[in-house]
Amino acid sequence: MTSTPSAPRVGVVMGSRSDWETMQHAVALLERLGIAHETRVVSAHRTPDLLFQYAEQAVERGLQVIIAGAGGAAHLPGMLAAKTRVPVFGVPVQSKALNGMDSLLSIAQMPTGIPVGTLAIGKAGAGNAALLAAAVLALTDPAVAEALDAFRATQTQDVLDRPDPRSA
Ligand code: RP5
Repeated sequence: MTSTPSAPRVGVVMGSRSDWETMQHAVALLERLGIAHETRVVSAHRTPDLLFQYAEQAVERGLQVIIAGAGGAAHLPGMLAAKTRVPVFGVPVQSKALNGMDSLLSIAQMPTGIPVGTLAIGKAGAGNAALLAAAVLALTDPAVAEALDAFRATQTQDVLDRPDPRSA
């Protein structure tokens, strides 16, 4: 596990070390926005007891959002959501066999009562999960709100500053 010095408010978990290539994009944005977080490999299938422990301790540990990435039979986000009321955002990792459609459907098709906020497959989903987590925290944290507003303003200005797609 890696973590920022202050207590983590967002947990970024993934089913395998192989998911890091995707999930690093969530972590990069959390870091850019100055949001305390932790990263951990927690596998629904290979470490089910750890999954339950992580979810059961999430509230008391002060986690406010969990971002969970998984691929293939992607049960991690749904099972975390089943064991905690902390909001879970699921990131479908692009699988080799089915290009992430299996991951997407595994995460999105939750039964009524246990929601998982499901993002796009891959890098875009990971980044947007971090931005959604920031939006949740921004409701009660002015510093995060300011950082998120600044990120969005910079993004907009970057598009406006370079209207010609052929220029550098
Ligand atoms: C899932 O199986 C993981 O989330 C990963 O996306 C996929 C493959 O895992 P590895 O076999 O690469 O460890 O549980």
